[in-house]
Amino acid sequence: MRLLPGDVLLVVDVQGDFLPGGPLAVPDGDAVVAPINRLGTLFNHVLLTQDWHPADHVSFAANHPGRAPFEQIELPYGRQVLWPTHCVQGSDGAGFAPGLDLPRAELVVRKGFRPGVDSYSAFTEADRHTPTGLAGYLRERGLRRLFLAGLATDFCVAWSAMDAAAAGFEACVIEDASRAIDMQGSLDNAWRTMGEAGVGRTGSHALEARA
Ligand code: VGL
Ligand code: ZN
Repeated sequence: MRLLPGDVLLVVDVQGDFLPGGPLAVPDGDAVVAPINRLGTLFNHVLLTQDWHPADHVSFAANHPGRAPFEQIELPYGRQVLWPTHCVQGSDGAGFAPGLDLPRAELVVRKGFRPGVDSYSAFTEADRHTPTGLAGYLRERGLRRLFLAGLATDFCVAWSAMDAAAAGFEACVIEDASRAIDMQGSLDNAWRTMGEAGVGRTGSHALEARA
């Protein structure tokens, strides 16, 4: 796949709390930093998302007495996985991963900052209608094709890619520059639903070879 001048690298949630040793560690999550740094030099447009929750966020198990992390509850907008407390606004763990080096980054989209709504997707919050503004940014700037990388493949990367496709953008996930949480078949499920939605799948070496 040959990269075009208007292609976007969307780097999803590469933050301390998702790295090994963090409260919501994605296995091998730190392995995404090196390929993402390399990819960041190939794209004219680099955008990042940052999971950014208030301490009283509805997705934290700690805010639901008697509930444990990874249980699911029903909320007005649907089912919600309860997570360990992570990416609290302004905390060290909400910062980008040590070593992430993306000097071309032109936008950071923060998401999940409404106390009562989670947001896996870079485009639309978990209530499925509150927009983050990213689609407007891309459209206004004439950017149409997105390559996604980061954490986690089966949650924030997948939801972002699905919403990108639904909003009429081309979306392709860079597999080796992403890592998954993979709970209860969530990774297989994510690849299947992304495939059905027309989301592509590539590798960083294929992009580097054709850049
Ligand atoms: C994520 C769970 C909760 C992610 C964020 O970045 O995939 N997963 N918050
Ligand atoms: Zn989160």
